[in-house]
Amino acid sequence: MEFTRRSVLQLGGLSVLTVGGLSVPLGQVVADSASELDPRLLPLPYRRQFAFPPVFAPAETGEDEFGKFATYVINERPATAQVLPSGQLLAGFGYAGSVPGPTIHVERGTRVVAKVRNRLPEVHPLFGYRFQTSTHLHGNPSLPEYDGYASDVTLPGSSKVYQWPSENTSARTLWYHDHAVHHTAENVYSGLAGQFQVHGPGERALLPTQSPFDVPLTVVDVMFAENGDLGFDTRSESGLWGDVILVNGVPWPVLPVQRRVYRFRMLNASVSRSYRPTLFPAGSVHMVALDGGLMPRSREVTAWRHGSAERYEFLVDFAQYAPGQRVELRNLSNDNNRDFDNTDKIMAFDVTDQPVDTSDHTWNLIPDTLANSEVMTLTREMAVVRRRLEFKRDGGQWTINGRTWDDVIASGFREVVGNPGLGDVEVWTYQNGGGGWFHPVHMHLVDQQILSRNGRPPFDYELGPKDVIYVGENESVDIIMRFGPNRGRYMIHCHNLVHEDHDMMVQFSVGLGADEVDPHDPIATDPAQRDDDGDEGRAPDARPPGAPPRDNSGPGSGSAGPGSGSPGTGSGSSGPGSGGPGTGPAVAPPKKKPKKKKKHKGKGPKGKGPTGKGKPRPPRGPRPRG
Ligand SMILES: [Cu+2]
Repeated sequence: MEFTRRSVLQLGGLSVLTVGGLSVPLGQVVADSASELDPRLLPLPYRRQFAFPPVFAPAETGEDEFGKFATYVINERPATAQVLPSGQLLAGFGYAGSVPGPTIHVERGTRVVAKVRNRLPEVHPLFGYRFQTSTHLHGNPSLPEYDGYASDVTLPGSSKVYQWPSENTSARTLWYHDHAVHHTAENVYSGLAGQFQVHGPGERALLPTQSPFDVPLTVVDVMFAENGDLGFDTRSESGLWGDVILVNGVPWPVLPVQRRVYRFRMLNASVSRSYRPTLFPAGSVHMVALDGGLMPRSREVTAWRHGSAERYEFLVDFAQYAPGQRVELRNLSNDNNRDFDNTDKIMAFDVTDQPVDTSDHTWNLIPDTLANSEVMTLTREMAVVRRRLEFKRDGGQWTINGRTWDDVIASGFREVVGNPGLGDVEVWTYQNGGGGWFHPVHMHLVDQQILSRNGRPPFDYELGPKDVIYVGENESVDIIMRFGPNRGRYMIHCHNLVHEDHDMMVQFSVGLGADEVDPHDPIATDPAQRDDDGDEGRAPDARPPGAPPRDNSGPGSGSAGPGSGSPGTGSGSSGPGSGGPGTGPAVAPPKKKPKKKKKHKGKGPKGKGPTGKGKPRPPRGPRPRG
């Protein structure tokens, strides 16, 4: 099946409104659907069972002189999901062939080494561009060369080994998703996104961490082309507003629940849409954790504004409901979205009379005090610099202070919007002057605290560590953060992925002098390599780049397989409602092969080898070097 760019742009049922290069948004418009597919063939809410995404089994886990590690082989490959009631399969592309990607569970302090292999077609079959990828672990302070830098791409047939240490990452819900230059929207929309949960003793004492009471909710909206394929209409590059809401790949699912406390980790992985979730019948949830992990204290809220890439973790106590009752998670929406007949719903819970295991101390626990974090102790007086970023549409381009990622490319990746020193505390103001848009702004590397919105205190539910800041129309938001633990260049961008791609993304540098050679060049330091290791691939070397080869007979070397230490491992498909499309057995680790002594480095797509090749280097840690 072949799509031209033009036919793709015409897919939306409302495409007539985009004719003429309309650049002024229409605000909130309610219509039947965005899909071109016959409406009678579209799914309806609450007809399908909830599905837990599969759990990603590591290729290897263990401990060496650098600490605990887990390696993964993440094959990016074609995937299908059954969304339409007709049974027609939706063709997408996912990590390990799953949409959304399998959930990765890691205990804090574990060093994750992930080989991401691009096993995708050379050209995206629906959208027609070279299908290159770059993988970002959103919420982790990875070194620049492992941060999914947009222009650090992996071509089909190549792989890149990402070093994702977690010693500086408190327990939180991260997500791994694609970040490839100018095509992040299509890549994520096609399915390249999954949750990545870092666990720790603090959260375990306070919150459910076991399936099925700790529930990942990855929420996206999609639209359908006339033939039942994915539709993709960005309305003159303003945003994608689908009419079908998927939770973990299932349209408006229903989850049977016991009468106890559940923890939900809601990730908005939508290209553009923001939500305003609320319970129906009216009730409240207890917000406990945000992008950067636990809040200092929980907050009872009835609704919250939830933009792309934001993570909100909340508790719901279903003991307050009678068996047989249905409780819906609805969507009140926000300004500057486009809503359709069923986008006011997300999913539902059916309260059961199944007995509750009260020996689990979290069954009725709604903690008040949670955990403080360094970023939440920062105060305005500690800031040494103030900066201001203006987010604006300018001549059809989305810009930050008038600049775009193309400007960064044209500068040889040198241009920055700010250059804080390592360890500096700064206050930045994000300004959205209006025009009918909201911008969820993501600063890489650091957790942030919101100080104020338009001079007023942040919303209750925002009183915790964040890495995506919702900047609504005509809003000015002050945030504070401490720059570290790494030096180098990092992206900052709008997480409306259509804005990001066209081209609302710039970068800042941390701890680098203007003419200093960057020891962690995000593109040249450790680029992707050609990968001819067959379909399943070979596990990466767990040892840090440049470390001497491992003595395989040494103590503490890894034990392979699932079930080794990660909470929830192997249990992902055991919850109620499992077995729907998108679920399956835990993803099997690739077959182990004898380790090659020498790392497979050679002619990569960029033709450059890693720096420091052959020289032992200390493990990648929190301390800057150079
Ligand atoms: Cu934006």
